[in-house]
Amino acid sequence: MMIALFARASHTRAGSSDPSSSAYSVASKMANRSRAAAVVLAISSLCAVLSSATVTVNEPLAAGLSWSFYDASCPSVEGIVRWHVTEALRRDVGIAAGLIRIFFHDCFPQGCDASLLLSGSSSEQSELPNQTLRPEALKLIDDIRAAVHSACGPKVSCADITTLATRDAVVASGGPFFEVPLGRRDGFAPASRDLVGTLPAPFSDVPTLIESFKNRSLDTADLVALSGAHTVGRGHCGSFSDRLPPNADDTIDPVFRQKLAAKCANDPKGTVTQVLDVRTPNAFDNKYYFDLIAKQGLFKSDQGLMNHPATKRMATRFSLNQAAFFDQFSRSMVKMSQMDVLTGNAGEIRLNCAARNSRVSGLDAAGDEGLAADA
Ligand code: HEM
Ligand SMILES: *[C@@H]1O[C@H](CO)[C@@H](O)[C@H](O)[C@H]1NC(C)=O
Ligand SMILES: CC(=O)N[C@H]1CO[C@H](CO)[C@@H](O)[C@@H]1O
Repeated sequence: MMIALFARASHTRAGSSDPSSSAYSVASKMANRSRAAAVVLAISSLCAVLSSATVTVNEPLAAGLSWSFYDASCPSVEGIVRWHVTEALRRDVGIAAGLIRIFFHDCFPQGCDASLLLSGSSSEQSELPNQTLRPEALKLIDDIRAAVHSACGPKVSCADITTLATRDAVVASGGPFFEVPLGRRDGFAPASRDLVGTLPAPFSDVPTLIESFKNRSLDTADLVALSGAHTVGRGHCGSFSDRLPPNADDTIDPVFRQKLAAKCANDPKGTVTQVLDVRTPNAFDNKYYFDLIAKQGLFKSDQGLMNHPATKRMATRFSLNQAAFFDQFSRSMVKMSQMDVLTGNAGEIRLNCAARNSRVSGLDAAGDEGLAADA
């Protein structure tokens, strides 16, 4: 059974020379856990990969990225990330949505450089669109970073860990498996307020969304497919109040609108939330596009995709054909994951995802055995 699984895995996962070895090295590196338990978990997470649709994306890569970047320096990284993401989702399924949104908010403003993970008063996290990022998901990324650095030394960037964790969250929620190119390095500084301001708003219309994506070299197919990430997760009332009374909106199902209005009527602390996909809120599937057909998209930016001639055909196709959605989503994620990346000697490998190294050095790096071991 085990051998059969590993044998199939090596056919499924193009690009990595011997995937079974990574499952084994997770087992051997996790000295503080029972080896048997680690093997069982490695197998169960491999099963998750095998049961999901695999999309092979074969596009030219950004300079400095590769499909096999850590094969020599940290062969266990993918197994470690997958194990931690699977475990975290077992406790809190919402972390998947948290990771996927963090990835988008990191990559879109100034590229996938983990700048979003920097904390502090002038950080991206203090900017308006980030105020609803899930702290549990931010913490998970740094927990994984600690485990990976413990196994391999500080070789893997927070940007790559975020990318891998996001991919695994998609898979673990029922979405497609796709290889992601690696080799990103971490930025020194948060994106400016102006750059964070380029993130699209939920009240944007389709022409504005198309322009804002185009500004980041993402096309209309990327917009329609990546918006499908709203198949998981939630939104706060403030993000869709523009569609509720007293405002008029005839693009939303009146019964749904009434429910939302009732729900948001008593929200003194701004903490009330609504799932983004009313049909299957925690599953990564194409039901989001069904919602749009039923006029039950939560944001104006969602619903617009089914109403505007530039996007309607593709949104409809994704509602009819989940494989087509998965295929385009995988391509668009791989594309977004390469936007303005730092590689080679640019940036750094952060020793703590929340702070650049010059701020960490001198501070207590306790809990990161990898640093001590590697030094
Ligand atoms: C097309 C333009 C987009 C707009 C206007 C938009 C806007 C939003 C807003 C307003 C929220 C809810 C925030 C809150 O009230 O808590 C949200 C949540 C979310 N967005 Fe987007 N988004 C867009 C594209 C994307 C993309 C490209 C992705 C990822 C590929 C993404 C992934 C998510 C996820 C997973 C959540 C749920 C987060 C959670 O439950 O913690 N979004 N988005
Ligand atoms: C796209 O970029 C141009 C030039 O920087 C800018 O003026 C415009 O506001 C941007 N559009 C959107 C929707 O972000
Ligand atoms: C996740 C996270 O750090 N969110 C921050 C967003 O900004 C607000 C206001 O500055 C902070 O209080 C949150 O902690």
